[in-house]
Amino acid sequence: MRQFPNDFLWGVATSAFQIEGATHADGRGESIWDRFAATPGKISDGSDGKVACDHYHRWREDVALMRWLGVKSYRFSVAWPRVIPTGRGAVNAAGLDFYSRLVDGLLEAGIEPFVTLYHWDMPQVLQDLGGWPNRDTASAFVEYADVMSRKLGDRVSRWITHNEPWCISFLGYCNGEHAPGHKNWGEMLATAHHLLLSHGQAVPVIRANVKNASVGITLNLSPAEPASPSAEDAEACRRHDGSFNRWYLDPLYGRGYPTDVVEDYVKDGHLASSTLPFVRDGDMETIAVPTDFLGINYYSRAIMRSDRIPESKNAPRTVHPEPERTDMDWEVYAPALTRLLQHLHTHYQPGPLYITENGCAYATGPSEDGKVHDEKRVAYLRSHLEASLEAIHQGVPLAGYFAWSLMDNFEWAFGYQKRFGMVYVDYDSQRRIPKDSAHLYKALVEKNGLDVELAA
Ligand code: GBH
Repeated sequence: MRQFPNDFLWGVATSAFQIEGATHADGRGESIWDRFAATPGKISDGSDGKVACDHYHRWREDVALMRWLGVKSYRFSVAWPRVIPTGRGAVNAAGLDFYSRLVDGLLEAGIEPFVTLYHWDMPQVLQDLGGWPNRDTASAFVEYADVMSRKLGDRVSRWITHNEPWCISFLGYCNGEHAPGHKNWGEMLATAHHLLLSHGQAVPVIRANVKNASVGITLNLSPAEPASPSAEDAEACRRHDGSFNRWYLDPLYGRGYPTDVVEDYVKDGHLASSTLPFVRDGDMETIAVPTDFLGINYYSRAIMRSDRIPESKNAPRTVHPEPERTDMDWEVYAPALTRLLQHLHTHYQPGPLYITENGCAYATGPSEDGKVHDEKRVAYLRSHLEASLEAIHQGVPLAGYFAWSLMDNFEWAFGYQKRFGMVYVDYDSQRRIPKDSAHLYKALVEKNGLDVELAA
């Protein structure tokens, strides 16, 4: 039986900055990603988000594409600077109305909106006041969550507070690859805390404004597996899992920050002592607020090999040295998804799980027949849906799957060179062409199962 549960939520995902464009339209304020993209050297192809997929103007066409795909749900994010251009205070009605119209259009098409509040595009004004390392930003986020859930709460029941706190904290404030491009361990740890805190504070606010609210958070989880059976590689896995996964999961599920990682950070000089300076009384209880689901973004596993200890380099590799890799250089490895889902379910009991992103970058464009034959994405999609179904068979309450992404879009520091879409975007004409993977997805969704052939 290769069928999914009857109520399985098939969807596609995008985020505001990556698709909308129209960065100056209708009173939108500046975001940290506008500023970052305008800084020479930050985006590898020198591009920016000014036009992107022009979704702000073409959203009706994009909703029609989703209707054609047959998806039941659409996960999109709201651009905070469209709604509250200066981060706090005055609400921009024109920006708010855009999302209200989009929601109406989705509902008319029979597609359930799944809203992410924060997918990285913070109002620049808030960054000028210190950004996420400043605790006040958490309060500003809660006000914004209140505005959005009041406006859309009569029509939208599903809400995600934050997308990938690890990326926001680490890439934004520690290695500087993402906006605002800072490199500071202290800022990173404070950011992670204030993101989690603002999540905990926003959940009851959203619930109060929304009928039948279903509220959660999305984490990017990276299961660590050792390159060899050596003790050193096992230690590298512990550290990776600790800083990447447990630092977020443990506080959300009431366990506090993992003490082994706190000790690592003290030893490495990233923390002055094991008392975390940004944690106030009651914070950990706030963060551990019960939620309705956990969203997971899965792309690949991380194979850990200790680079410090020579013995480890000589230990025999237990993993394939030359796996299939996507254009991001990420290994294609679906079995780790099943293991991850199983582990989350048994270890944290988060309730229903949704895969809120899964996908791959391949540059495949139109061939002579005018079609886009992205057979590697077709294979990726199939193998990861197999892995998802396997988890369901093992008893994991996986309730939905959102392919990343509906269409090619602005891939952050890589600009438009990496294409994650099931729909091809010609950035000169803004023409959308469903790739073979989109045709496959349409068939899978219709069948609610995996026994589907792709017509040639
Ligand atoms: C997501 O982030 C974002 O939410 C989305 O906006 C973005 O477009 C999409 O993914 C594609 O990048 O250990 O081999 O998995 C992805 C975050 C964090 C995923 C780092 C890969 C490390 C490589 N990524 N992670 S691997």
